[in-house]
Amino acid sequence: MRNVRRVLIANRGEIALRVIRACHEEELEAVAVYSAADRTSPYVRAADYAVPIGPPPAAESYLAIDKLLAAAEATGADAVHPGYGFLAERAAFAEAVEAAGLVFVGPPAGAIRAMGDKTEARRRMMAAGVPVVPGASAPMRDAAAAVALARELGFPVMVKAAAGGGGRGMRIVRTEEELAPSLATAASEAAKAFGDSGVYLERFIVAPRHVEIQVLADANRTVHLGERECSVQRRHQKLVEEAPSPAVTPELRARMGAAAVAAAQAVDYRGAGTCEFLLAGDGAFYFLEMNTRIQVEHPVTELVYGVDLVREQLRIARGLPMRVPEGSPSPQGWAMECRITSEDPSAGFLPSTGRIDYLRIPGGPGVRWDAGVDTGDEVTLFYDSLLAKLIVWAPDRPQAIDRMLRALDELVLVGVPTNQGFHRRLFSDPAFRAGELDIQFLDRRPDLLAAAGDPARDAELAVAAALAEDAARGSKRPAVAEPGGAPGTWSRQARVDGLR
Ligand code: MV4
Repeated sequence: MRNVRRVLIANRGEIALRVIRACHEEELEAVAVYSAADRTSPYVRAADYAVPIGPPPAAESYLAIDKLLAAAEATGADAVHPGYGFLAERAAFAEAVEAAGLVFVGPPAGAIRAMGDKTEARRRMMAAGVPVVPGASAPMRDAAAAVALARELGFPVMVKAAAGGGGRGMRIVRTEEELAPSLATAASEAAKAFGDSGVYLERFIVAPRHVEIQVLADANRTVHLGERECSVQRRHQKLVEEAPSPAVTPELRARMGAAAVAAAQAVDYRGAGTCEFLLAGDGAFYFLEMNTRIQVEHPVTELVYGVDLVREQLRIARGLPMRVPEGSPSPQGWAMECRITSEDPSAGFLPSTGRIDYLRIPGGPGVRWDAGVDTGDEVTLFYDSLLAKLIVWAPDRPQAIDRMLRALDELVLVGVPTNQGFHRRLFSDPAFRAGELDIQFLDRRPDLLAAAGDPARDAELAVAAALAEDAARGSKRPAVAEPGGAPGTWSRQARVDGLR
């Protein structure tokens, strides 16, 4: 057992607020750290202590290990939660935290390191009986060896950086002629990006789904909490996730779950982690990599399994047993998440900036809003573009989709272009509603990415609607239809307000 009373959150935005809420439910105090760009953020106000750590660039704030440890020391924090991104998967950070006598709320540094080296991870997974994509399990030594292996695997093949991951440092090679030049380019790019020129080959799996398994491990048990379907992505950025997957039967879940548990056990994993798999059209699945952190999309798993993953992370870090029932829990109902980002689909998903002038947050049955921003906040280009996650739960997938559309209708965010319109089109799309997904889905559907309509005009309409709603409430005077006209929803609602 390790004594923890006060947790420093080495992160910002929605995940910092998510962790602070979990700390408070665990009766722990929370210490926020913030850059000059985040001084007025909701997560800073929610924390019990808040420490400025520098100017907006992450390299001088959220990535500055010395500043984070100094903030922990100054506030008497005894644990550090890394969130996701920033330092969450840096083994050296986990070690520095522990060396300072603090509890790292995450896996042991050894597990982070083993999974961070992709060819080492492949070797360990094969030894543990976890299926991996056919390919090399050590960096390629020369072009001749690569050509021989590629012939054996069959084209197309994929060249990947040993130190890459998350889609970074990968390329598809379709012919033997392209192979040697691709290897050379990939190796020099990998050297630049990761300080490690190692590259290896895998068979390219065509049009698979991206299905990942949540695992949770304490000192006594390693369990899985089923899958998330994450195939709706663009350029390795996930846009929608759901649990369960429309493609996964209870039998497949049991087999993928067992593989993920074996993967975690092979590296002595502790805490929450995720094994990413490719699920091919023929039902075969292949381990890709393990994310040794809490993930953006963790809420969909929480909603169908009834487990608070961040609270369990905190419990496990303290040496307490996880509160997950023995046996194999099964998912209840359906959960879906939309990532609401400050990206403008009408401008090629270019990150947008501005002040959030008006925000109406969706609510009601089965709706969860995990956000890092509030009315009045400035959205800058210093950090990633995730503003909020809109998450719904319903008894089945069709009802979850309809509930998401209802919640998207309630959401009003004025002042910063977002991808809200894209989500509306997606959730109305017959192929999406049929669950016919793979990782190339959006490549085939430029019609969903393109904006129909004029965002500036939409913003004006939203402001007008907000003002009209406010005026109708304030005056208690019913807004009525034109004489002889049919009353619309707005005027009916206003009448109800007026009669109260
Ligand atoms: C692959 C693949 C096809 N075949 N490996 C992308 C992220 C990284 N974790 C591995 N990735 C892929 N590896 C083989 N052998 C296709 C992808 C891939 C992908 C995987 C998951 C989600 C989205 C993706 C988008 C493009 C490519």
